[in-house]
Amino acid sequence: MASKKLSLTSKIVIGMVAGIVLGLILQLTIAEQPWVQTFIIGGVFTVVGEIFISSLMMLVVPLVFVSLVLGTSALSDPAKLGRLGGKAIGLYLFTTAVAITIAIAAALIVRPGDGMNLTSDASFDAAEAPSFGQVLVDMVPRNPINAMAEGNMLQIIVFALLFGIALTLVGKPGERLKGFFEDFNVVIMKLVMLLMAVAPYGVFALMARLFADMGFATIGNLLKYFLLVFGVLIIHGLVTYPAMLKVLTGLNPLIFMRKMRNAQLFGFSTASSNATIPVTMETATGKLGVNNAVSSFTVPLGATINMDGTAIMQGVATVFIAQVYGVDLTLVDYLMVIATATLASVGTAGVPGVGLIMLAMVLQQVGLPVEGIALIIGVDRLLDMTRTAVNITGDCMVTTVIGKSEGQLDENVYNDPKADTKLA
Ligand code: DAS
Repeated sequence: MASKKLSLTSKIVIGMVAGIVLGLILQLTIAEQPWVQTFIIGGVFTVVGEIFISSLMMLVVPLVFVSLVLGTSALSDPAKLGRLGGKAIGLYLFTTAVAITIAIAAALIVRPGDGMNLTSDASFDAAEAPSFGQVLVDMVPRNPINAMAEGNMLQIIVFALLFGIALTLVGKPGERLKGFFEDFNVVIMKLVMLLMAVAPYGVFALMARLFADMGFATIGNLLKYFLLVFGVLIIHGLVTYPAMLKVLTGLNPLIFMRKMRNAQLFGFSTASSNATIPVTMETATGKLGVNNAVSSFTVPLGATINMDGTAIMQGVATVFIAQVYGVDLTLVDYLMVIATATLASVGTAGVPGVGLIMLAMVLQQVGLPVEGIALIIGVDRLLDMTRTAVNITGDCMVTTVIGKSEGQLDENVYNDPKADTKLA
């Protein structure tokens, strides 16, 4: 009997579980041995894991630029682009504000910081939150090649949008160039699928290294904080998003959540929305049936400006640190936290650990001791992985809502379970 081919999702889950089990066994037995640190954890696991993440990051810039030029040129009129952009930015900021409000309310009810009384003496100068005007100025690339070399997503998006619009306005040259971009996109998407085939091994190495190195003792005295952030992330990912999708589109949210699994596993394993862009894009277009004209814009934009999971961590962490240091925040302070976290997320890329950097801005904005970050840094990696999975789920949910509202979503593909096996 022909053996049932394991789906890519199953292979990734197997790789993840195997990595976690091996990592835990090493952590509890020989992880401290110098040769294990050098050749296994610092050697094989690190090399394979880093190669996996680099191979994904390698595709991001060419994929985003080419698909966004194509997507923009496919939009019949630039005015549509304005409407698309307005919907995307509006929905992204709205879901982020909802996320952090839920997080702050939950932290004020659960009060995870009570009982840990600390005083603050060190001073810690954190980066200033960028002003909105500065964020707008920073979006326009003085040198688009440099923007690509640095992976500055907002600048790449702006250049690709303008290039795509110009492409539609030049007749024959534009048509020839569009043909080139269409072929380029096909090759890049094939490369995405080839790289996804090796994901189980990359995920295995990342999980094994993480769990072999992680001291679980640090979670002990932060358990309430850790479980609260994790719980709110799960609620936002499994309740808020499906509910919004159902209310705003009428589509079956269970199909959405099932088709999001690969992208969520990539987001969790890499802790990087940017590295997951190729998979998020393939999910939105190949599995959920959103036309590239929409997903090529909303997915990279979302990976950069939409970080609901990050905002949830920042909301809980701010209340936690205020409670630990005995600082009573006012309603205005919390509104400042919401505004700062939402604005800070616009200007920062989706890469591992960026949430903690932004947290420093948020804490400084409300006069909280920024060294409070040292309390939570030990448990942040696992939370970073989870909130990245939530971040990219939000990116895809908004992409689906906009695709549906623009008449750019093929419901036959969305409802077709087989579209789910496209990457098997
Ligand atoms: N790792 C970030 C991301 O890629 C999220 C975070 O740091 O909070 O979305």
